[in-house]
Amino acid sequence: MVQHGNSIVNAMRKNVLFLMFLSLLAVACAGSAKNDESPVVKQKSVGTSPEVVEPAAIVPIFDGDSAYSFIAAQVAFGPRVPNSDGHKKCGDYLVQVLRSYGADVISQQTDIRAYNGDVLKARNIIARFQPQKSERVLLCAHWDTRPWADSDPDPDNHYTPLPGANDGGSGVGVLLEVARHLSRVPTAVGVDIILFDAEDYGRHEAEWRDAVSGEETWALGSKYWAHNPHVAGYKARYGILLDIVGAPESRFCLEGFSMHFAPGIVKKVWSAAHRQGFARYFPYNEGGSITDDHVNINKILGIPCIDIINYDPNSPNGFGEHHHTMKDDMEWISPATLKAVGQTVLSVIYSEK
Ligand code: AHN
Ligand code: ZN
Repeated sequence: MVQHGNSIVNAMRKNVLFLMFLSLLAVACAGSAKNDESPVVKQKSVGTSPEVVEPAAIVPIFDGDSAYSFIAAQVAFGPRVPNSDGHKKCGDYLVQVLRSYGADVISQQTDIRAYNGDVLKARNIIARFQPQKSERVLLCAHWDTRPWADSDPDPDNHYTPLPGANDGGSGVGVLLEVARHLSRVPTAVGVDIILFDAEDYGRHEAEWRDAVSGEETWALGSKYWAHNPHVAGYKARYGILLDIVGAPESRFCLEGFSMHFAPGIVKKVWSAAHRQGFARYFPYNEGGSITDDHVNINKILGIPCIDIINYDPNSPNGFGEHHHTMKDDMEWISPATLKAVGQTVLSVIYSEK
C-alpha cells in the first residue's frame, strides 16, 4: 500500500513537473512571439531524470529599434572620419553610452600613419563588462567611417566623406544595444566590446595601381590593438566582429578567413541564428575572404574571431549597392536585420557557461 501511495505521489510529482515545464515553455514562447522586454527562459533537462528541468540560460530580447536609434545618433554627428570634429564628438558619445551601461571603458589613443601619409588621431574604444572574470568573449565593430565615397556612381563624390550608417554605424549600433542588456542581465563570462578606429581608411579605388599592397591599408586600428592589447597577454575564448550588418535583406555568408581560423565559432553562431529563426539572413553559403578587423585578431593574437558581414560573392553588388557611396544613410538600415544579428549575438553570449 505504501508503495502504491508512493507511486501515486511520484506520478503526481511528475505531472506537476511536467505542467511546470509546459508553463515555462509557454512563457518562453510568449516572450519571443511578443518581442517584448521580458527575458526568454530556455529550459534544459539536467541529471538522469528527464522530467527535472532548470533554467539553462536567460537570453534577453534584443530591440532592433533601439539599435536603430544608436545608429541614427552616430550618423547625426556627420561622417566619423579620423581627425574630423564629428569623429571626436562621436567617440566621446560612444564612451559616455558605454559608461552609462556600467562598462569599464578605456580609450586607446594613438597616431597611425595611413597608406597615403595622413597621420590619423585614432581611438580604439574598449568597454569591459565584469573585468574581473578571466573567461571572456570579445565582440567588436569599427566605428570610423570612410573618408571617400569612392564607389559612388557620381565621380564628383569620389573624395567626399560618406554618412556611414551601415558601414561603421550598424555594427556599433548593435553592440550598444547588446551593452544595454549587459548592464541589466550579467553573462556568466566577461564580455569585452571593442570599437575599432581607422578600419576604413584603406586605399582609394582610383589609387589601386600604387605600389603599396591594398590589403595592408585597411583595419589599422585593430592592427594596433592586436599588437598593443589593453591587457598584456589578453585572451578571449573567441571573438565576433560585426561589419555592415544593417541593410534590409542582408545575407551573412560564410566568410573565408572566419572559416579558416574559427570554423567552430562560425558553426556556433550560425546554428544559434537558425535556432532563433533567422536562417534566411545566415545561409550556409560561401562568402569569399574579406580583409577586415578579424584577420588581425586571428593572425596577431591567435584568438579565433569570425566576421558577420553582408557580402554575397554571387550578388552583383557584393557588400550592397550603397557600399562606399553617399547612399549609405539611414534609408539602408532595417531594424529587422539588426534584430536578426543582435538576437543571435545575445543568444550566443548568454549561453556561455
Ligand atoms: C575590403 O574591401 C578590402 N575590405 C572590406 C572591409 C571593409 C570596408 N569593411 C567595411 N568597409
Ligand atoms: Zn567600408
